[in-house]
Amino acid sequence: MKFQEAKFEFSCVDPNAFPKHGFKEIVFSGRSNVGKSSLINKLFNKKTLARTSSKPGKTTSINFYKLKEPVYFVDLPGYGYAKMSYAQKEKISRLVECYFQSGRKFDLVVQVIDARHPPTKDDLRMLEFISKRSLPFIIVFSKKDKLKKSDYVERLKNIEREFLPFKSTHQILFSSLKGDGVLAVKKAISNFL
Ligand SMILES: Nc1nc2c(ncn2[C@@H]2O[C@H](COP(=O)(O)OP(=O)(O)OP(=O)(O)O)[C@@H](O)[C@H]2O)c(=O)[nH]1
Ligand SMILES: [Mg+2]
Repeated sequence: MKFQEAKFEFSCVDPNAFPKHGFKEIVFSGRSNVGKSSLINKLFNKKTLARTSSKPGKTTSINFYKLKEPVYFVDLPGYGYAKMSYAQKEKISRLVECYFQSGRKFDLVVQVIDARHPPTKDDLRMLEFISKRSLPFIIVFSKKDKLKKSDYVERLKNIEREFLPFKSTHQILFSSLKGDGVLAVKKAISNFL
């Protein structure tokens, strides 16, 4: 796949109204502010395809991007944003839950996790959910550029240990700022299409 073009097609906020289509679906999941929307933008070398923000909780709907190929990239709202109101958190988690239970086929889940920190409880819950349902997935460790050089080797060792149960899947260190790992992510996604 060439990652030449993607267009925003629709946004879903209604858990009962996910679009039906015969195309493949690649889903981007992860904590709020971890860099999911930035990753999608980087893959297509566009700055504003998916809207990003330094404030967590930017994406509150499920956004579908149509590629030139018969494929959708789906940008999920992030989880774990402590400052969001209880009602809004509930609304988003119900939306995402309904999405995963809507009976569609997921060709790949791209689980994005901050390279700098150990996985949060929510990250592990998400990974367990994905594994239990036998959904194909890869892990992308974002914000590699923010990892201090002095912490780098130690962090890599810890990542190896923390994500040992998911060793069989692709694990890619990535930076949307510097571009590290972009080719590897593209290659990994292409493998599932
Ligand atoms: N330095 C650096 N900043 C990044 C990177 N990826 C994302 N960011 C920044 O992190 C912030 C959040 O990025 P988003 O892409 O909006 O995060 P998100 O996961 O889509 O967040 P929600 O929509 O809230 O779920 C923005 O200020 C981005 O510029 C990265 O690899 N390196
Ligand atoms: Mg986002």
